[in-house]
Formats: sequence, structure tokens, C-alpha cells
Amino acid sequence: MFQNVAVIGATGAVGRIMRQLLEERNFPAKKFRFIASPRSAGTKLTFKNQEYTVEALTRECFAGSDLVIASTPDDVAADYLPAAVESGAKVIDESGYWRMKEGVALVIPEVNPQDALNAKGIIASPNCSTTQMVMALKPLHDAAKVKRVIVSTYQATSGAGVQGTADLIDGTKAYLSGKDYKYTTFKHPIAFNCIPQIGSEKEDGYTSEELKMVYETRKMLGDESIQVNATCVRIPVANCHSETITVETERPISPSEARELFESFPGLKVVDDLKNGKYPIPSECDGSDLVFIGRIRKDISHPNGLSFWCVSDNLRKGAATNAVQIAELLAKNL
Ligand code: 2RA
Repeated sequence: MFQNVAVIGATGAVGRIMRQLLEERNFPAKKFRFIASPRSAGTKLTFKNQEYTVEALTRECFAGSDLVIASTPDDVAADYLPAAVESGAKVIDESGYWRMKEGVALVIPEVNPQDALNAKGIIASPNCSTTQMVMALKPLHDAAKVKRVIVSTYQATSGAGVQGTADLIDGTKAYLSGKDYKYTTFKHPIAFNCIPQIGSEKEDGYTSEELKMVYETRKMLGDESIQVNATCVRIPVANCHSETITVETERPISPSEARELFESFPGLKVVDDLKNGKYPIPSECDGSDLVFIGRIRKDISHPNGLSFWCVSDNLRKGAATNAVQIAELLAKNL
């Protein structure tokens, strides 16, 4: 059992769900601490019926904690987490900063648990859009080796933080009442619109979000030969990312074999009955820790191709749940 768990970024959108999960799942630890930016320090919060005062993040604050779970902006993770590792704690990081660094484990517990157990320093949790896709790819890769993936995402505003969803709600109200609204998170109106840019411009006309899907996938599946072509789009949905995924495998996988592979993989749930209008939709996946798959069908343009639709709560399995599952894995193997 961990003796002293520090949750960093405890008052943010993901931090709030992390607290809820640690409580609901009865995470085994003697003591918890909740830490956030100096701006939120002093805030009172309730955890397991006990009141806690949020502490300020400093480089010295990790002393005494043997597990640190952090959800902060990248620059904060870059500045502070090396001090957490130096203090001797196991460190799980939700930010994007450490994921692709040499020697940092990037982990989805259902996919590559051993990487977390072998990790010497920071254990990073992947980007939300990558997590749900890699959950779906793993059983296909194990059965028939994934060679190429073409993915388009339909990403919720909550992925851009609390202000992203505020922009969706307030922008929609303004649009409906014919008023102007100044968007603070998005470059364009998100109400009644979609925006084909998530993240910053990178090489060859791709965005940072799209390249995360390429490089993080290869790292977690341990296969640098997998080709991934991603297009990431922000849509006016508050929560849950959706993805269309087309996979080319070394040998053909039929839709019925794919369904069996998905159904027997932990953390995946198949909802696939087109005749009766049943497939995963964000409004029904919101609040779940699972990754949902539907519309499983042959890619009629390629003999070894398979297409499907994938939806998951980006704040839960895409962020908080995955981090807490890594913590549970470490706790079981202490
Ligand atoms: C987004 N994937 O949805 C990002 C958040 N990490 O913007």
C-alpha cells in the first residue's frame, strides 16, 4: 500500500475526476494530499467525508509522498516533476510534456502494463485521442499485426479544458440570441461549427494533436513500423471524443472476428447494431470508464482493411481513469 499519495492539479477538471475515482475505487493508501497552483492553495475540499486544505505546488512539496499523480499544464510538469522523482516518489503524469521522452514509460494498463512496472522515473499517461484508439488497436495488433491506420477524430470541447466547454455553452447561447461572442479557447466559433485544427502546426501540414496519435501509438504498441495518418477535428460536443478508424492488418480480420477480439479485451465495450440504430454516441458514453466500439465493418476499398467507430469519455479513460489505473497497477505490485 502507498503511504502518502499526492494529487497535483487537484482542483482542475481532470484532478476533480481523479479525486472522485480515488474515492469511488477505494484506492489503497494511508494518507492523501491535494496540491494545486498557488492560486488555488487554501481551497477546502472534501474527500472520503474528510475536509482537506489544498496545498501549494512547490519543488519541496513532494517530501513524504511515495506516489505523485499529476495533471497540470505541460510547462508545470516540466518544471516540477523532476523534483518529485528526485524525492523518491513514483510519479504518474497526465501532461503531454514527458510522454515521448527517452526513458519515460508511456502506459495504458490494459495495453503495456509491464512498461509501468519496469519504469525508473516518470510514468506518462497518453493523450486522450490516442488512448481510446490504442485500446481498440491492441487486440487487432496482437491477432493480425496492424500495418496502417487512418483515423479522423471528432473531439469534444472538454479536451480544451473547462474554458473550452464554457465557450461551447456561451457561444451557443449567443448564437441563438443573435449576439456576438468572443471565443477565448478556440480560433473560430465552435457553436454550430467544426474546426479542423487541434494543437499547433507541425511538419508536413499536420498538427501537434495529429502527430501525438502517430508517435504515442508506436511507442505503446512497441512497433515503430505502424503507419498512422490522423486528422483531428474539434466539434461542438461537450464531452467524449469520437473517432472513425480504418485499419490495415497483415492478414484480413473479418468483422465477426474483430467483434470477438474487441469483446474479449478488458475495457472495451461493443455497441454495434446498425439495423436498430445502436452504436456508441457521446451522450451515452459520458461518465463511463470504458472505450466503446461500433459500426464494425469491412473496409470495402482494401482486402485487409477494417473500419469502425470509437467513442470514449476523454476526461475519464482519456485522462483521469487511465492515471488512476496506472496507480492501482503500481499499488498491486509494490
Ligand atoms: C484535446 N487531446 O482534446 C486534447 C487534450 N489533451 O484538445
